[in-house]
Amino acid sequence: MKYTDFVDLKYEPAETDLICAFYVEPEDISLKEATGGVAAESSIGTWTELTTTEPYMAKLAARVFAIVGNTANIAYPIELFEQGNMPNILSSLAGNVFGLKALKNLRLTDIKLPAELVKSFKGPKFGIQKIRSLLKVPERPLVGTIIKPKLGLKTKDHAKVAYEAWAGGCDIVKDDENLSSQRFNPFEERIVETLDGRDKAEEETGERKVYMANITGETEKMLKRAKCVLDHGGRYVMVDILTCGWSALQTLRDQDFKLVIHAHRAGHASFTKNPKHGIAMRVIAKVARVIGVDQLHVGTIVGKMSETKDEVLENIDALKMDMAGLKPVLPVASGGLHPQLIPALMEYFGKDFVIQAGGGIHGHTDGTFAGATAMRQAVEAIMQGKTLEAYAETHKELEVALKRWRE
Ligand code: RUB
Ligand code: CA
Repeated sequence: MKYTDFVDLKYEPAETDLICAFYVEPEDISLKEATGGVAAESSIGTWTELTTTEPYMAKLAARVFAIVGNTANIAYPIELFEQGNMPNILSSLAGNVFGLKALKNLRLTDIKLPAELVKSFKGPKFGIQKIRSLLKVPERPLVGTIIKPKLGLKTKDHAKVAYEAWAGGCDIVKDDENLSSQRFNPFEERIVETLDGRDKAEEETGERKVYMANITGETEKMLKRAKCVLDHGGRYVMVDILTCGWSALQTLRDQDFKLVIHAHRAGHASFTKNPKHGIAMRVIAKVARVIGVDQLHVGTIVGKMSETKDEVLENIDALKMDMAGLKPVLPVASGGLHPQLIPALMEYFGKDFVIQAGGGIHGHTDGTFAGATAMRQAVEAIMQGKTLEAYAETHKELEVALKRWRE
C-alpha cells in the first residue's frame, strides 16, 4: 500500500475505532500524501510497497477520513492496539511519525479512545466528587499551595511552612515537582513531620487538610513511598507523570491504594508549546485521565505560564467530558497566581478546581500564614458575590496582598 492508499475520504469511522486529529505540514510532498503517510506509518504501512501483502491486512490499515485545512482525522481499527497498554498505543499514534523527513511539522491535536479501550484501564479512583467529600468542601474552589522555596528547605522548616499555610487557610499543601528525597529533606522524615503539622492544623481549624507528597522516582521506589504515605496517615500522593512515565503511573494506579493521585505535568511544554508540532496538552490530559489520575495541572490563563485561554478550556473539557463512564478529574490552576487574579480565574474555571499558589502565598508581605488567609479571603469574596476591594476593607490580609500584587 502506498501512502495515498491510506486516505479514504468516504470512510465512516466505526464506534470501535480510535480517532486522532493531526495538524500536518508536508515538507516536499502533497498534503494528501503526507496525511496518508501519517496514517500508514502509525499503523501497518511504510515508505515503500511490500511484497508480503496478506489480504487480511488491509482491514487493519488506519484511514484518513477527513482533511480540513491542514488537519487530518484518522481512524484506527481497535485491533491495532493491545488493551491496557498505553506505551503500545502511543508508540503507534505518537511515535516515529514525528520524525518523518517528509513532514515539516506534525501535531497530535486530539484523540478519542473507543469505550472498549478506555475500559481496559482503571481511570480515576476518586474524581471530583470524592475529592470534595474527602476534603469536606462541597462548593468553593479548593485552595492549595506549593511549598516555596521549591528546593533547599530543611525538613523542619518545610514542615513549618506547611503548617502555617494550612493554619492560615489552605486546604492543600503540596511539594514542588523537583523535591523528592534530597539530603537536606529526606522523604520519610518529611512525611512524618509535615503530616504532624497537618494534624495540628486540622485540630486548630476544624477543617480537613491534605498534604500532596511528591513520591516521584523509579517505579518500585515510588510504590514504597506511596505505602509510606499511607502508613503515616496521608491521603494524597503527587506524581510528575511525564518524567516518571505512563507505565510507572499505571503501575501506581493499579495498586488501587486509597490515595488521591495529583498529577504534575512538569516537562509538558516540550511536547505542547509549539502550536505546529508535538502533542497538545488535551491529549496528555485524556491519557492521564484514562490511566487514572484524580487531579491534573491544566494551565491558568491569567498566571505565569504561556497557554492560551482556548487551550486551557480545552484541557478542562478533556478532564470533564463524557468518556466511557470515567470519573471527571479535578483541574488544577498553578503558576504565577495571587489573590488579585482570583475573580478572573473563577470566571474561567467555575468552582470545581484547585487554586494553587506558591509565590502568591509565601511572598505575602506578612508571611505564609497571612498569605494563605488572603487567598481564602479572595475566594470567599467571590463566593459571596463581592468585589475583592470591598472585601479587603474588612479583611486586612487581603488588603495587604492586593497592594503587594497588582494585575
Ligand atoms: C507554581 C509551581 C508550579 C508551576 C507549574 O509556583 O510551582 O509547579 O507553575 O504549573 P508559583 P503548570 O505559584 O510560585 O508560580 O504545570 O500548571 O504549568
Ligand atoms: Ca513548581
